[in-house]
Amino acid sequence: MDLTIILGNKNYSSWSLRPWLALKLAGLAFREEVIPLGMPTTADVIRRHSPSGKVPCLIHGETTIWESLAICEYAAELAPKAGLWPADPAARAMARAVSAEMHAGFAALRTQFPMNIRHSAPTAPNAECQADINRITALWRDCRRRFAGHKPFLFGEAGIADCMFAPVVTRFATYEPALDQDAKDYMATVLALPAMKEWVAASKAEPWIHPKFAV
Ligand SMILES: N[C@@H](CCC(=O)N[C@@H](CS)C(=O)NCC(=O)O)C(=O)O
Repeated sequence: MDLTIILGNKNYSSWSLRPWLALKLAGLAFREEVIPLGMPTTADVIRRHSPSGKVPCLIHGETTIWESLAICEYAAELAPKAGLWPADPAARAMARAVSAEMHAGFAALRTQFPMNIRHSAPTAPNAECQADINRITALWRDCRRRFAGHKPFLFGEAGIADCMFAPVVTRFATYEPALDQDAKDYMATVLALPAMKEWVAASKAEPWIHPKFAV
């Protein structure tokens, strides 16, 4: 299969992490090209690949797929046995709902706590960001209580819903808001995935610093 994913740099590009992790969980072989964000040439280089002018995008032969959630869906269709969505319809509907909520929302969290994996900056969340944190941790707890059984991911096995929240996990690691034990346990589960370790190590090895950040 001839798959290439175009990514922003791994330290900053939260949208890129999600489908990259889905491709990894699917067990698909793929090439990757990393475009550093915030450079004078970034917009032009992204446009060469991605019709939306944003990363990530996945190129499969003649087909280009942009939007992180659409790429995750495509990975699930290419690898149906990987179980990227839960098999049970009610669980699958919930997994799709929380993934769509993440894709469309939590602007306050994304604004105050931008992804910056190699940075450590404990920060008290403002009220809007705290409201997002409360909603996210309630979602995590609810998914796990209803659908995970004794397994550690949101719906038992690792899947697209976990991919969608993986950059929230790294943000919590960077900014260290107060979290309950359930949320801390879930963070540890996600960060222990071999693919997450690979992404985090690569982000720390990157040389580029986005002009909006000090680190
Ligand atoms: N809704 C899009 C959002 C993609 C997005 O905003 N990507 C950012 C990087 S994380 C981007 O390409 N920004 C363009 C730039 O920084 O020049 C998705 O889910 O893929």
